[in-house]
Amino acid sequence: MTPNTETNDSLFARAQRVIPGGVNSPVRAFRAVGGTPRFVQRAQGACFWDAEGRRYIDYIGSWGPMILGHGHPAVLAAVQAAAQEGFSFGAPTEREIELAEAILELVPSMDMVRLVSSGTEAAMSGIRLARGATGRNKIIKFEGCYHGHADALLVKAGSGLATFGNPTSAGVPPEVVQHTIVLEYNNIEMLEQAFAVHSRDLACLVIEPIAGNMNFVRASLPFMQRCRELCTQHGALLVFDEVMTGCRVALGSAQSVYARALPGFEPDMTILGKVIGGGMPLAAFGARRAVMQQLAPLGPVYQAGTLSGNPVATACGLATLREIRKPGFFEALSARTRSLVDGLTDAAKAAGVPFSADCEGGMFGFFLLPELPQNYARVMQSDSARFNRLFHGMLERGVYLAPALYEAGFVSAAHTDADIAATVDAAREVFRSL
Ligand code: HOZ
Repeated sequence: MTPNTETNDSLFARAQRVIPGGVNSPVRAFRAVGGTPRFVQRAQGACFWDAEGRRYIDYIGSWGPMILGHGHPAVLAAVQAAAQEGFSFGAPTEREIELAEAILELVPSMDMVRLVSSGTEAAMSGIRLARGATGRNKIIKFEGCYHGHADALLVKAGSGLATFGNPTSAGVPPEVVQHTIVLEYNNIEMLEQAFAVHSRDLACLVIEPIAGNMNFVRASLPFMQRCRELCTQHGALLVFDEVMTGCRVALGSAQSVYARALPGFEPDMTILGKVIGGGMPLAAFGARRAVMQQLAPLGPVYQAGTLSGNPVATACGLATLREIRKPGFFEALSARTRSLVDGLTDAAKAAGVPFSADCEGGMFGFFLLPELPQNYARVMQSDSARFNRLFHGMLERGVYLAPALYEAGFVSAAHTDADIAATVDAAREVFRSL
């Protein structure tokens, strides 16, 4: 390890001189919670160490990809071997086929998949394909769901169903979001009205089935069933954004969780990222063959990328998928995550702090609210000042939670019982002081 004379504060000051806000992705700047971001020097297993040598139990795991923990030996070996053979070719490799085959086996609602480099790229390209394949323009999305930062997806709800959403970012002209309709998550009545109004203009409905960008909010079964029925009835594609949930909440992703309760259920298109790349820049979108054949070079919908299917990233993704397919992997991961959530719930209860929490597979969320919220407006009623005290109290005790109350948490296979117990002990102390 390189000796470091810098502190988190000095690195943050230096970073802010050359990188906007000192970070390359806004939530890392700790703006929501205040204080100085921790600059990571190295990570191993369930932990990382900051520039000052302090160790943290890591519950963001690079925001999801690190399902095996950091530095898993089989993944490291695969990445090292691939790097020896070459970093990038801009020409096809056998490993891309192997990864596509592995993904399709795990998520059989897709017949074909295209590999790209980020979740944003996958969602943007998937929506273009949905529009191209249906010959329609309008898309439905839900408030609180995030599908990357493509212009047409940076939208907040407009004033009514017949009106259009407003851009949530400067630099997005209103015309660019004129075809994006934003509805309330889990609101069946609003959904039915939107389909009645826009019907044959709708190319797709895009949804995070478990919304990890409002911490952890599940689409209810009746709501999901209605999404499926209405898409089928009106000829729109049901697009599952499983960048966060893909191979993370279950081996078969969130769609397999819904299919358990709704037999035969499947989306028309799936967007994947994070776990399938094991921590390398890799994402994918896929659908049934007839839809995917609309994509260039077979069809008229254009999409391309110099680093798409990158040989080192595909090696990392393949090695990761190989590990998570081992018998018992998800049972153990789910049990570990459940024990964390139960421990945190007990700790909050003992301290009399309003608290609700949920988890699936290796993904969890909690709210300083007495019951689990069903939509974004309710999530935003969480006590943010209290959350910030909780976040910093845990950080001081060596537990790194997501630095914003609307972000999900992630447990890896490397988290031990001792890590969970230490986290719950820290939470007991912090909850008492909230
Ligand atoms: N998109 C992530 C939040 N949901 C943040 C990614 C990052 O900062 O690494």
